[in-house]
Formats: sequence, C-alpha cells, structure tokens
Amino acid sequence: MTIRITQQPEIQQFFREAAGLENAGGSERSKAIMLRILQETARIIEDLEITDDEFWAGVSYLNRLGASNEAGLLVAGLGIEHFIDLLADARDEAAGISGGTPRTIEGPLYVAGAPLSQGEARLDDGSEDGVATVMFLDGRVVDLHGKPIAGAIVDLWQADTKGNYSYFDKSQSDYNLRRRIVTDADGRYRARSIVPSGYGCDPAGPTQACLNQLGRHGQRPAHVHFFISAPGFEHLTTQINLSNDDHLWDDFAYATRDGLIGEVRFVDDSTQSAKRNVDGRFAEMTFDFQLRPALSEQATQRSQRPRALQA
Ligand code: MBD
Ligand code: FE
Repeated sequence: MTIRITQQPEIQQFFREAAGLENAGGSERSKAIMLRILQETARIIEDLEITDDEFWAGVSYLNRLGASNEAGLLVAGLGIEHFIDLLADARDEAAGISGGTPRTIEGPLYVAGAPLSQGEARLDDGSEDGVATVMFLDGRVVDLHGKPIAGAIVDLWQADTKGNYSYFDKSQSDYNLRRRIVTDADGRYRARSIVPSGYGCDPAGPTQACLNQLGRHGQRPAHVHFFISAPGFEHLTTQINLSNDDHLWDDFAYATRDGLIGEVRFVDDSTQSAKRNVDGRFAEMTFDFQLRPALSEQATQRSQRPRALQA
C-alpha cells in the first residue's frame, strides 16, 4: 500500500515554513512558487514511491545539468518551452488577438549584440566556402494589412554545416552566422548565408542522457532563428524550419509549426550562379514576416530571459 502523508496539516504547515510563508522578509511571489514546488515534489515522491537512490540520482543529475549549461536545452527538449508558446497562443486567442506570423521557441543559443547592417548582410565568415551550400535568404517584414515595415530589425542566427552555433562552438569566429539587418524602405531584408544543418544534442551530455531514458532522439531539423522587432509592433520570436529536412516534423524541441516552413529552392544553373557571384549550385529561400500591432510598450520587447553577452 502506498503511504501518503502530504495532506496532513503538520506536513502542509512544515512546507509553508520551509517556503518562508511565516516570514516577513523575502518575496511573496517567490514564496508562493516555492510552496507549490515543495508540495508537488513531495506528492511525486510519495505517489510514485520514489526510492532514495532515484531521488539522489535526480539531485546529482541537476548538478550535471547546470555544470554543463544544458538547463535551457533540457526545457526545450522536454517541450516546456513549446508549451509556453501554446499557452501564449491561447491567451492571445482569449484576448481576441490573432493574425501574423506564428511564434515559436527561441531556444538556448541566442547571443546578443550581433553586427547591425542596413538592408542586407552576409552571415557567414567564409570558413566553410566550398563545403557549405550558399543560401540567399530574403523577404519582407509587413503589418497585418501587408504594408511594408521599414526600419524593422531582423535579428537572425543559425548553425553551420555541422549543426553548431558560434560562441557555443569556440572553433567558430565571433558572431559567425549571427546578424541584425534593418529592413529597407520596402520592408525588405536580404542575407547571404549557407544552408544550415540540423542541431543534435551532445551525445555525452545530460540532456541526451535524459532523452535516452525516454527512448527519444535529440535532433532538430535545419532551421534559422529570428527576433523581429519594430516600434509599435509586437516583438516576434520565431524560426524558419527548412522544408527539405528529414526531421522537419520530428523535432526534439517541437519548434516546427504550420506557417513556419521555408521552401528551399536549389539552383543548378551557371548563369544564375555567375549573377549571384557564387561557384556552382546554391540555394534560395524567401520568407515574409507579418507583425501584429503592439498593445503595450512591453509587447514590443523580447523577454528578459538571461542570454549570452546581454548588455
Ligand atoms: C537549437 O539550435 C535549438 O534551436 C533549440 C531549440 C535547442 C537546441 C538547439
Ligand atoms: Fe537553433
């Protein structure tokens, strides 16, 4: 028989004390959250009859997770980051807010302060010339009526052909494959980049260790991340997932959504290559972003999530 004690008044009182509810100091919000964490943790332990060995293995796992900086990766892999998007969508719907390009998760690999340029940029540093397929990416940022938004900031980041991101992969140059592009008078942005590869979790890391226990892989389809912002418009965090990837609908982070699939066109025509100033085959992808009007100043800003190199 499963023994349960969490509902006993003395136990509930004990959790209230441990969560600081009997103290004048501290934060009421933090206390309320911690009380709930203690109550739910205790219920899991008694309901699932968590053994001592399982409990301490879990504690040790958290230490490894933090030590390897993978907490942000695990919350993406467990679908919690996607759940937060689904909840935001539901709240928008309840408030009568609709339209625009869908949001999807930021993921753990953004780096603040990428080089800023007007209208166009080359994203890659050329270190994969001859290895990578050149990709020309362009599109417009428009409002809900299709009117161009000039001066919007398109802040984009992507992986290299190995699926690795600069800053986190110290073998890459600073800000490789990370740029901020200001849209021109037609709301247009243009980028020369490379076709990225999908990301895979470090097979030796704690996130993949957890996924292995769940019988899951840790692969993402090839994708490009975006923050799109402009005065008076709702900040958009999203991604384009590349149509030609086997993992398109088998993403360990659940970021692929209808409306966020980029059609990659491969061009194998020497006249076109010469015009584009590239050697041989290249790729093109066009993607427009539609922004909603912001209902508050705060809605124009991205979350305050701690990020690498944030000022
Ligand atoms: C990525 O590139 C990514 O976008 C997410 C969400 C998680 C891990 C790696
Ligand atoms: Fe990514």
